[in-house]
Amino acid sequence: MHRVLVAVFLGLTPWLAQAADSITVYNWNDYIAPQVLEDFTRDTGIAVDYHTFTTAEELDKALNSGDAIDVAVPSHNQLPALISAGRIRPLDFSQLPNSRHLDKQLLSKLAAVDPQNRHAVPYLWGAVGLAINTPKAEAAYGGPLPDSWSLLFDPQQSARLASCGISVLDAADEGLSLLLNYQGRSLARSAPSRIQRAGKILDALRPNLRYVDSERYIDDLAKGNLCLSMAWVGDALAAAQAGQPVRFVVPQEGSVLFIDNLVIPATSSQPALAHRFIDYLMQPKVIAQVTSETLYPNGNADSAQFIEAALLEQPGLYPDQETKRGLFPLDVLPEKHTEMRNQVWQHFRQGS
Ligand code: N2P
Repeated sequence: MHRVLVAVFLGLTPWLAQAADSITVYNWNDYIAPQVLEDFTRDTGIAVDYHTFTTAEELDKALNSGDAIDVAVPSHNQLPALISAGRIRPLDFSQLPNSRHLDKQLLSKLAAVDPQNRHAVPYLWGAVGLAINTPKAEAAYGGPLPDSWSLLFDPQQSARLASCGISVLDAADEGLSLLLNYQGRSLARSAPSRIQRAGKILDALRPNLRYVDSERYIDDLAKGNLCLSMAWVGDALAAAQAGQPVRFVVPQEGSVLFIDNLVIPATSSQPALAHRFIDYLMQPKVIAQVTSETLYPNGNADSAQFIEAALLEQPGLYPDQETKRGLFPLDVLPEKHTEMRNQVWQHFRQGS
């Protein structure tokens, strides 16, 4: 009896292995509705080996490692380097019928970093801003707060807030772009020596910060353990939804936008299944569910009807016209400046 069972089991294994289609997906932390992954597997029979990363460097490392990855989610400013290094493949739009729902304005912005939109389709996007726990921050600051990045970048102001907890995203391009913009300059047009000087300013702020991290702050904001964070919009709105008096503010100096994209890495061993996953996410109803849960705007022009009105009108989620005027897409850093950026940021992140 035992022997027969073993034989049946061995006989079945190769068949099972073939039937169990599976793809490997790399996405940012807190950037999906988990139900969507379950529904995808139920509807298609394709299992998802789902991994998350918290920084752009982590994703770059995974994409450079040679590991088979079927779908990844780089930000728009990472695309030129990924395309020129041959790390991502052109998409086959005949396998992506739902791409007809994509927002044309967003696609034309993306064409600046992915000519003719050949390699990437927008997933979620959003603004970087300040998440402020107003009662805590005002108490520590000693009065009303200016609507300015000075709360973070002016060491005297951030010193006043240090006691109630400040955090900064572990995102070099965002952090340096915002600081240089605050100084009336631009990261993309800064020589390495300028980037190095910006690093010194960041280092001087470092003692006022609890940490530089893009994941820990989500929980800490939602528990009231921080009063000021450089934040990605959805992470800040999540704290408000959790019941904290946290506002998401795009300060008067303006801020940066990111557009995160679905791409198929060159290492994918299942490009047909990867296309099915991407197409699944472009269904208006599915991506609406992702926006409703993550609180990030999406790149789909037909999804609004599936998002609750209260959420669509929530200040901050989809920026209003006036806020939009002060938002510019993160610049692409020239390749020859990336080493200085990495060096400066690593020093700042570690705080030593
Ligand atoms: C959400 C991650 C936002 C991604 N936690 C920013 N590119």
